[in-house]
Amino acid sequence: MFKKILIANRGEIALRVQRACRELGIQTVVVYSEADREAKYVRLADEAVCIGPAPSAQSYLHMPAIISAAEVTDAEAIHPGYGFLSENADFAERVEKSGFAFIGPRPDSIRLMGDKVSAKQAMIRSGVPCVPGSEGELPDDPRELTRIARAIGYPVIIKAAGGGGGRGMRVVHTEAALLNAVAMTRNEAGAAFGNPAVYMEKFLLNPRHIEIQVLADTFGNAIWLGERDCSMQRRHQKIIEEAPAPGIPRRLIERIGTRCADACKKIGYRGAGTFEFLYEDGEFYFIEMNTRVQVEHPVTELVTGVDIVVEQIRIAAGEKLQYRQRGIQMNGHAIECRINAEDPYKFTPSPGRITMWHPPGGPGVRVDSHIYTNYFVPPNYDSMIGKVIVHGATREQALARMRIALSETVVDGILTNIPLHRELLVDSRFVEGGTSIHYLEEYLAARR
Ligand code: MV4
Repeated sequence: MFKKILIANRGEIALRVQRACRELGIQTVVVYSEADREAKYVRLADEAVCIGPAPSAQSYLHMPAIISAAEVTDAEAIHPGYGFLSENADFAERVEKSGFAFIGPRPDSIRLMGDKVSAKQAMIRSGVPCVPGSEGELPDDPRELTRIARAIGYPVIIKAAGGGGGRGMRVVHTEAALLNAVAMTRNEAGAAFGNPAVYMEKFLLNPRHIEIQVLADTFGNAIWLGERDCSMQRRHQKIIEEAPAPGIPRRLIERIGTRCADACKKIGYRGAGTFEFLYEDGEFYFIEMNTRVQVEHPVTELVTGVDIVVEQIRIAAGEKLQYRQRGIQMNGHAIECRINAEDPYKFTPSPGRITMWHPPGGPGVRVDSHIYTNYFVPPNYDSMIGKVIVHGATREQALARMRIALSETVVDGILTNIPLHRELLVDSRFVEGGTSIHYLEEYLAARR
């Protein structure tokens, strides 16, 4: 096992990774920007290295500074967390070329999945069902484009190969709009991602966002850890996630989960990963794979009992998976509410000093947060300041525990989205379960 790991991230995930390291007896090095000097995880770490000023481009995204910090502290491995450099194949490669272990997939797997066209082709070859669409990248010939769209049937969606997570997409409802939409998406993709390649899919009107968590070791073993329903989102920012997904037949999920684990074996995947699917009318359609630990990993941890971050570290250290598929069971129900420093109605960021913090507690309540009373939420980064995650024997019990937990939670001095969560937790459609990816935006439009 590693003796020392460098954590190349900030906020709650920097603390989460540190806790996993402690449990494994590993020393921790954190890197921090000038805006994070006062952060709790900086104080708690064995060593801390300032890597630059507040803007991420000069700190958390600055590869030479991070690799130098690992060199001067004699760290053996680098955990990238989520966001920042976590899905940057060039970073993973530089980490490995500099002699450190990258706690994540091999650089070529990150690259394969980072290009959404090659990811989809790999999934088709591996037997994972995908949204019907173009075979690979779209050609330039207008007649060919028209033919492809007709074969798929309108509405279609044009997506950038270099996009993902909702960036670089355009829905097309009619043939009249097709060629212009392809040209526009290509141009934007070229400018935004340095890759003008685009592909086409059937546009699903009212799907749910269901994802499958996987873990794979370097000995050819791969398992799936159930699903998460992440449909409750606004502008591609998830706000509530849960496991299991309400109302989806187990046999369907088991079939898709097995396909995901098999795909990991086929592509030689290493570490933790997430297969994202759209689910509509009883069918799953793969859209993207995330090659990092995700914000919402705790809901899976609560229902399976597997510590995903500990497993990531063990796998990177060359250990075999501690679990077999037969040993993975989903117990009860877990729900996560992301707490954001933002106006709960206008969604404008609300950084500043937290004058009072009372976290919730009690049976089945977990809080993953780096904040404390008197902590200053910097304006430079993502607005998420923590997560409240609850577990219950049933979805009803988990919902009740979340309502109680949020009623106890106090964050003073800044605005948070807790009032929005409290509304949603008593909303009849959400309580019923199974709302689509459009539900939150429709709910907010109706509320205004
Ligand atoms: C789609 C889709 C409908 N049909 N693809 C948005 C994020 C990116 N991961 C893929 N996205 C979508 N792809 C087809 N063929 C609808 C979305 C989508 C969405 C997906 C997941 C979660 C939230 C979403 C919100 C709007 C659109």
